[in-house]
Amino acid sequence: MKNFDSEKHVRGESQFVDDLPVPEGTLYAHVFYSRVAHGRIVSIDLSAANAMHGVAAIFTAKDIPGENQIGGIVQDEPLLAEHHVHFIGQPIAVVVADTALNARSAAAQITVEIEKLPVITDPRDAFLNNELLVPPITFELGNTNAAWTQCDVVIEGIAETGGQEHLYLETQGAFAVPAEGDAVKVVSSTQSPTAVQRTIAQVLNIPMHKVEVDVLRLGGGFGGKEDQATPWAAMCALASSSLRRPVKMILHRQDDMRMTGKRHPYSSDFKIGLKKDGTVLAYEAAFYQNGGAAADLSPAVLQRTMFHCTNSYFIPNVKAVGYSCRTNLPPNTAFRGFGGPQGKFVIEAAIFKAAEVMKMDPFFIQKKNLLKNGDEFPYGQIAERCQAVPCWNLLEQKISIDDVKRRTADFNSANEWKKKGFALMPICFGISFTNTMMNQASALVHIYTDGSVGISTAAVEMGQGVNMKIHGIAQRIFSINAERIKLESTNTTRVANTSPTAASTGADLNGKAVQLACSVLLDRLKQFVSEQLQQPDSAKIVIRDEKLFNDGKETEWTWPRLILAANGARISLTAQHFYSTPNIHFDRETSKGQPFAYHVFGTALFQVTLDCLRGTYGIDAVNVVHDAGKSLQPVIDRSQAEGAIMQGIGWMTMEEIIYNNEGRLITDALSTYKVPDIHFTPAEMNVHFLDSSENPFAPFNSKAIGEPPFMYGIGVYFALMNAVKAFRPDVTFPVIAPMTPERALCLLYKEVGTLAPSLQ
Ligand code: MTE
Ligand code: LUZ
Ligand code: MOS
Repeated sequence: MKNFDSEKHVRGESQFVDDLPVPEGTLYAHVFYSRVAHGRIVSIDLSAANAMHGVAAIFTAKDIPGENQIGGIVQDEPLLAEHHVHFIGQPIAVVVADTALNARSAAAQITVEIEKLPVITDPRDAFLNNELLVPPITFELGNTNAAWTQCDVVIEGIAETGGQEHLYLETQGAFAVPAEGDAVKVVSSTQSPTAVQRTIAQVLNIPMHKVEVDVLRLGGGFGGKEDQATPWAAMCALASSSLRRPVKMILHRQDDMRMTGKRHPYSSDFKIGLKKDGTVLAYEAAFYQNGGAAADLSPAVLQRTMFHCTNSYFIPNVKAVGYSCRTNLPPNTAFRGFGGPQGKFVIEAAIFKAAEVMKMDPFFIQKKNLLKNGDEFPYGQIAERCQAVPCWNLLEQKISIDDVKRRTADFNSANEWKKKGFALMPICFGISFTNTMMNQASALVHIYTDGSVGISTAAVEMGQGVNMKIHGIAQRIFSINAERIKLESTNTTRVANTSPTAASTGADLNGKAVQLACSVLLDRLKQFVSEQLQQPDSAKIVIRDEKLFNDGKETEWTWPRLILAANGARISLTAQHFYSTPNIHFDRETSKGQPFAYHVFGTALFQVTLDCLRGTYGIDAVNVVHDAGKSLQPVIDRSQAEGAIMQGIGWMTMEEIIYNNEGRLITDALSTYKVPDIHFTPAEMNVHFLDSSENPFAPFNSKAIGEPPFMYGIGVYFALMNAVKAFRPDVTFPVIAPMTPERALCLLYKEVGTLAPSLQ
């Protein structure tokens, strides 16, 4: 298999927003943003900026003809700040000039007077100040209060995880061109073309049919462009429709890092109760989510934290409460896993701490409590086609955990300054948008008279290979040469009312719609040929490798002849089809229902070596058994798994987002924000696909893969913790991620107890 994008990517020929040839007269926009994290805008002085060379116009809140509003779930976020600013990086004005450099220089001349207000950066501080973005969410199963008395051991603790920068290679950007009348055409680097279209219509006060949004591909999104690609597109559209000129904006990396939200940091309390034999009877958790200054997707992210708060374990008594806390940071947003990783980290921390107290191996407790068919999730769904145990067992068949344990202990007793650690990490991730309404997609398929095929869907290609997967589905149904099929750009005029390409559902939902549309066309064509060949049963007509067979016998007909003849007979060569996931529902009042079409499972084993003099470490091996279904494109699925694991490892180890007390991002460049590089990749990474799953909810029994493997990365944290413990066996440690080398060094030598200030 060869990804049709690979060659263009390698040669630098693939087009991203900044590569599109721009018409003469194109203007360039630059955002002027707040340098204060919380305050009241007293005055804005644009005069010096307006006088700068090349400046065409400067837009502020009062220049917005429609609504100054970009909030999705909650309408609480202005496009441009008007009276107040709530985070450093919040857009206040858009400067438009003849060159990007002139726009930037002019923006530097803008002055604003801001009366400062108190700044909150910590979610628990926000909670104590009653600063919640939405009311708390509760998930409950069984009765924890009654269960504690039946437990032999009850352990309480705190677990914290940090933020994460998306670091898509292509920064945020957009390009708007005025169309006839007051219409506008926008090219945007967005995962959600419809959200961009809807917001622009609202900001410009025009109907959605006057806004066309087109997306060719993204240089990565990872959730960072599910919601937060919209403002830049809206700013370009605003300037373009006002000035009647094309307007482009590409964010500089540092501006992008400062202005956009990231993965939500969480601080959480847990309480876990077990029987002596390791059975978990009860679990309670309180999640304090650092939402940032506006809701963005935080409520949905928090909800997914709750959905995944018991990971792949069955726990009969659960109570989880989630608080989405408003702080003076850029609004945090979707990021691969969408709150799931944060929820899973806490239950893993609880099991780790319980194992410590009970002097058991954490993997013993993990294995003992794995979810099985018929078990109930805290949200009422019953586990079906559950692969938690098969994945774990297959991994154990491949690698004996007892062996690993023995070899690790041997190494540790033989080495004073180097310690090894290992940990297992099972996962269970629900597939479907948890907002049921979003689980829909459609496809538009044209067959042209030369036999070539053009496919439009709602799916956005962002490097995850969704186009390749959809291409494969169409090729499989038509049985024609690969070169005949082309995936078109994602365009709101061709496919309307789309959900974002997110929640790992891109290939599932759009693939199903394409499968249905192609099947309609195929049936239509077979019907036509069967009439031509006087074959009463059109099912006896088969296309194989572009040749037509009638009842098993090859005919004179080929794909090109068929298409030409069908067109001659005035048969429609276009089909549109819609798909919506059947049988899913969720009641937000009771937090019960059947929100997911299915779950994805798997287990990973991490082995690490820690340098106890330096605090540095390396990953010796990652071994995974992942429930991939019948993969549509095994090479793509493997790269998705490996990439996601690496991104998860980065979140747990070296990627550290730091804001100071004034709400200023300290880690706003790649000199201060470290991501894994090739030297940090595990010496060994084996991802084995369990392909025995039946899955009617995705094309050809495949399974979604975009996000789930990210959560394996959590295993590296506990593997490192075990290595630390091998050096200091008698100390207990706070569970705070990421485990940067600095933190590892502190744990190795310092008095521990460095919790967030609010917890001390
Ligand atoms: N892979 C690449 N290369 N680039 C990306 O931006 N995004 C991830 C994942 N894999 C991403 C990626 C996220 S967050 C999601 S939700 C899925 O891809 C979305 O695509 P899918 O639904 O087609 O799997
Ligand atoms: N986006 C969303 C998501 O809007 N709803 C979801 O449930 C979701 N899940 C994962 C990633 N993005
Ligand atoms: Mo992915 S976080 O659903 O874009």
